[in-house]
Amino acid sequence: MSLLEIRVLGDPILREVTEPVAQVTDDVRRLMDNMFETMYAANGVGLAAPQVGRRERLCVMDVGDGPIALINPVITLREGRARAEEGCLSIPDVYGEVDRALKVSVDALDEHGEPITMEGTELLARCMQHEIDHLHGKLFLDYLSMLKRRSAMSKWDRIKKDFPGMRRVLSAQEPPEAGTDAHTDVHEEL
Ligand code: K1U
Ligand code: ZN
Repeated sequence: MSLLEIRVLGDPILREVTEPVAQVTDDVRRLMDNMFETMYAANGVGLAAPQVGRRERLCVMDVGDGPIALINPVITLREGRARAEEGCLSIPDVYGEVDRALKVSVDALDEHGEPITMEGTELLARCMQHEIDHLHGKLFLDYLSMLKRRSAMSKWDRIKKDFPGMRRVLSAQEPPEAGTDAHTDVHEEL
């Protein structure tokens, strides 16, 4: 398996709509294995193909209950609302509160190409919505108010120089986030 570079905000691929996967081949499974390795190394709970420079409609996640791979996922049901802080492996160190459905049901193919239906609540539901958004070129920043989005962007403008070529290169194990001081929520800058 290999660690992949993560594309960061500014790379146009993060704004493209992905292409449905026509057939779940060994190449697709290899890509997902590499995405899992990359997601774990980055201490993330999800990762979508465009974040590693790929146009296939697929994503991986693990919110603590084991790995989940979703190919061609479609949200078929949304229930309730919840507001919580989000970050993104493609926008390191920028956070903001996002309203999302509390519960979702998703139809997809699994890594064997078999149809599955997956329900998620709370963090899993949030992660599924965040990842499926990536597959449609949407980022959590798009949900912020103009003021909070501007604040997030001004923070990013200071950070982005650390990612030449709009790529985030991981080492085998990134240091885990330290305490709450490790990041600045966009609210604190208002
Ligand atoms: O797609 C990504 O950028 C990964 C992102 C997905 C995400 C899931 C849920 C809420 C926000 C963002 C992350 O993995 S963010 C980092 C993270 O590890 C995390 C987020 C929320 C709770 C616990 C961990
Ligand atoms: Zn993200």
